Amino acid sequence: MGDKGQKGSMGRHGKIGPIGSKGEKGDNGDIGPPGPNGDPGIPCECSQLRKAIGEMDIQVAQLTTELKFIKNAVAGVRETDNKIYLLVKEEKRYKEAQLYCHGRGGTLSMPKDETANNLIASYINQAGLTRVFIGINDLEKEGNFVYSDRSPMQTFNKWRSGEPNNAYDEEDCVEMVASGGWNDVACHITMYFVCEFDKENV
Ligand code: GN1
Ligand code: CA
Ligand code: CA
Repeated sequence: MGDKGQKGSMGRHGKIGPIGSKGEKGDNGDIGPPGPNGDPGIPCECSQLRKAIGEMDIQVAQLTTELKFIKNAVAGVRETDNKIYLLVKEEKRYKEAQLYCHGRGGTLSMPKDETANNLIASYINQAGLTRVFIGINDLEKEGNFVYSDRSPMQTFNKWRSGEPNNAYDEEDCVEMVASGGWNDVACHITMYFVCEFDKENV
């Protein structure tokens, strides 16, 4: 066996390694220089504006009142805080009158206190009328009066003395006369009538 040979020459470059992982995010840059000044504003005449707004508020309130008056004059209605009353100058029997009111989202008027009763009475008088149908009847059970929405009668009533008398055994509907008093009358007679509407539904 001969002597060990000489060290061989350096081998070739190895293969390129894999791509390294992403580095950390760098720091924020420096703050930029300030922008240019804006355009000058419109000078505020605040006290004058406030005065003008105050005057407009008053005008709006006045217009609202006037509009309400005109609306009621044109429509010919009367109102309380929560109801609107409409006198219908068309002669109808009780049931047709109730259908008319119902078809417009209301009922024949159901006066349940002095205020409502007085309002309807003054409405009739101003129209020069002597009687109108109101929404009270004892059609289902003689002597058992209910309102036109079929709810039972409350304690308030304005029966004229001697009424209801169910005269001729045929009086199941109710009229209001000019004094504001109530009288039971036959349902088949025809007369003008007053409808009422809840303001919530109008
Ligand atoms: C009326 O027709 P007469 O006078 O009997 C009224 C009745 C009242 C009565 C009171 C259609 O009857 O409802 O109870 O007066 N009938 C009509 O006196 O108005
Ligand atoms: Ca009756
Ligand atoms: Ca009667």
